[in-house]
Amino acid sequence: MTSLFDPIKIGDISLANRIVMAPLTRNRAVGGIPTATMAEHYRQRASAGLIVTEASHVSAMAQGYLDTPGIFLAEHVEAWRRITDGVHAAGGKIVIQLWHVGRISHSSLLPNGIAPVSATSTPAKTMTFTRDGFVPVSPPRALRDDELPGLVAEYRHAARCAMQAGFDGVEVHSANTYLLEQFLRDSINDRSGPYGGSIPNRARLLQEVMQAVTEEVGAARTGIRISPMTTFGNSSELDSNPQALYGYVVEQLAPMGLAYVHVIEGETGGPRQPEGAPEFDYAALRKRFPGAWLVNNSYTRITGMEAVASGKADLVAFGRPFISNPDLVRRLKDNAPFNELRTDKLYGGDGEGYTDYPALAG
Ligand code: 8OZ
Repeated sequence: MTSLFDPIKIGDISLANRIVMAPLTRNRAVGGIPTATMAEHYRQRASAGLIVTEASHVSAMAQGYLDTPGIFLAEHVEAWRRITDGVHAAGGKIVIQLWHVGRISHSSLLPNGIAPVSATSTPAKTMTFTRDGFVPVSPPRALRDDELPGLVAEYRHAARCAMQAGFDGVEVHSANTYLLEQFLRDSINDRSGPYGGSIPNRARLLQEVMQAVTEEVGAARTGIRISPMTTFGNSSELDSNPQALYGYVVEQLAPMGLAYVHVIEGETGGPRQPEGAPEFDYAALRKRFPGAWLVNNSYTRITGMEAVASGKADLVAFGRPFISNPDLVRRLKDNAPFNELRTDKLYGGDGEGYTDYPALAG
């Protein structure tokens, strides 16, 4: 029987175990440049089979929250290089999550204070975090079709930067109602033309992004994250037929030879079967994909071990447990207690609640 603690090769990336550190936004990259404190944070967690970095914006227009890291300038590459070197020296593997927020942004975070861009000009019903604290997101401008090749080129450039920075690969963020999902879902995408309407049309931008990124990185070093049922409380933002939409997405990805699909089951950071939400058949999705299957959302030691032992998943990503336990792999193995999570130190700040969680002695 396969164990959570067994090694695995996903695409071209060999991992010491099947425990993945989920991408976790922490807003400590002041001015977008990864810091030495971030390097220490990731190095401390290098016993994870794989680290997926916090979401990192692929261009200036891709940013939606204060002090998230970028991956498109020479300064970003240089700073991330110190992080990948540290993780590799400690025996770990690390991929970077490539992110465009689309309409989940605020003009004060964007060049010359311009409007965020999206598939639509309808604002999201949500808040973002800026220099002035939490504020409603700004109304977006709908991208013209002739701007989309430029957008794809931003992902391509960021993917190239990621490889220059020494990452083992990249994960394309196509989850949590950010830009790529703003195109995918018929509840958000109100376009006509080649990028609106039918499922193949709504999935076209994602396909083009995946094509460009895999050309730069290699498909065997590229993963993708999806969240078919996530709404962040705005249930009207669910696609009208998630099973058909994400089934199509995964089927289109299958022949590319990707390293993995990373699926958030249920409501991101919330219940796996939200009350009143339609059920989603994740097993049916997995059947369409030949590569490694990575699951996430509130897994525990027991349910994580079961997921791998039963063959339901190849790998399990843990988010919050990795924040408070740098040695999470050892604690899972030894069934040791977890440190308590300091929820007041999640977003922004320094090493407090970030690099000061103790590892077990000995
Ligand atoms: C928490 C706060 C801000 C952004 C996501 C990148 O949900 C995020 C995120 C999480 O994918």
